[in-house]
Amino acid sequence: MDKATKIWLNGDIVDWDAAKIHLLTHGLHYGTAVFEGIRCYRTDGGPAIFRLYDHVWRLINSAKIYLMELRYNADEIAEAIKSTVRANRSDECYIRPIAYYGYGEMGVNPLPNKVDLAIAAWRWGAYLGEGALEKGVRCMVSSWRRISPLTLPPQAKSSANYANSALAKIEAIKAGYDEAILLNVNGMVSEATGENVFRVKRGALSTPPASAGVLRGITRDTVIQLAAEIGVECRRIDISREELYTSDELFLSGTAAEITPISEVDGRKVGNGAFPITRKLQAAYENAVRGRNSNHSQWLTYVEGD
Ligand code: PPE
Repeated sequence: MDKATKIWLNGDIVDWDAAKIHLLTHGLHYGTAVFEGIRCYRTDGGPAIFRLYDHVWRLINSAKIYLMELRYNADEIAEAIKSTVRANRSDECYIRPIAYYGYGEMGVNPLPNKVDLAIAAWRWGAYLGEGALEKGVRCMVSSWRRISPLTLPPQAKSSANYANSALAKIEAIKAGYDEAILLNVNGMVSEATGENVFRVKRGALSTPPASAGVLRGITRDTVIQLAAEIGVECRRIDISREELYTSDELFLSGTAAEITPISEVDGRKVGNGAFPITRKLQAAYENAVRGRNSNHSQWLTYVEGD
C-alpha cells in the first residue's frame, strides 16, 4: 500500500508505524469490526471529502447493529476524519475509519470489550487496477453466494461480511478474472466483492434492490441521482444471471472503485464494447466529486474549513 504518515487512534494522532493494537483484539478474532471507505478529492476549493456525513452515519448505524458504543457523535467523527486528512497533508486520499471491539476478554461475546475507533488515510488509485476505469474489468459469477441477510446483516459494513467477499475475490483472481459478482441465496444478482452492480439494457438502467442483500452504496445512490439528472431513470429490480450476459452495458459502483465498466462476464463480452451511458455517468461522477456540479455542492465537505 501507499503508506501515509499519521493515523487517528482513539482521539490521538499517532505516527503511521506506531498505530498498533493487541494481537488478542476481539475484532481480529471474531470479525466484530465495522468500517467505512471514503474518498477525499482535490477540487478548486481545496481538498474535499465526498458525502462525508452519509459515510459517518452509515458507520454509526453499522456500530449500532453490533451494539458498539462509539463514544463519539457524528460531528466528532466527521471532525476526526477531517483532522486525519489534514495531519497527512493529503489533498487526495482514501479514508478508512474502523470501529472494533478491542482487547480485554476473549470469547465470542464482544460486549465486555471496549470499542476502539481508528481512522487512516492514504493514497489509493484505481481500485480494480491500472486502466480499469477506461477499459473495464473482467468479472466472473462466483460459486460463493453472497451472505444472506438472515446470516449477517449486509447493511452493517462489518469486517465479517468481507470474509465472504475475500473467498469470492480469491476464486476470481485464481481463475484469471479481475472481480467476482455474487448471486444471493435466491440465485439473483447481489453485488460484487466491494461494489454494487448496475445494468443498462435498451437505454434503461437497473440495479438490484436492497432486498437482494446488497449494501446500500453511497456511490449507488449518487449514480441513481446523477442518472435521473441526465434523463435516465434507474429501477431497483432483481437481475438474473443471464440478464448479466445479455446487458448492453454493465458497471460497478463503489467509493474505492468509483464507476468501473464491466467488459466481460464469464467469458461473455458485455454489449458491443461501447459504454455510452456508463461514460456519461463516469463524467457526471467526476464532476460531482471535483466540485464542478453546483447542484450537488452539499455533497462536499472541505477539509480546510471548520
Ligand atoms: N458493496 C460492498 C460489498 C462494498 O464493500 C462496497 C464498498 C459497496 C457495495 C459500495 O458502497 P459505497 O462505497 O458506499 O458506494 N466497498 C468499500 C471497501 C473496499 C475495500 O476493498 O476495502 C469501498 O469502496 O470503499
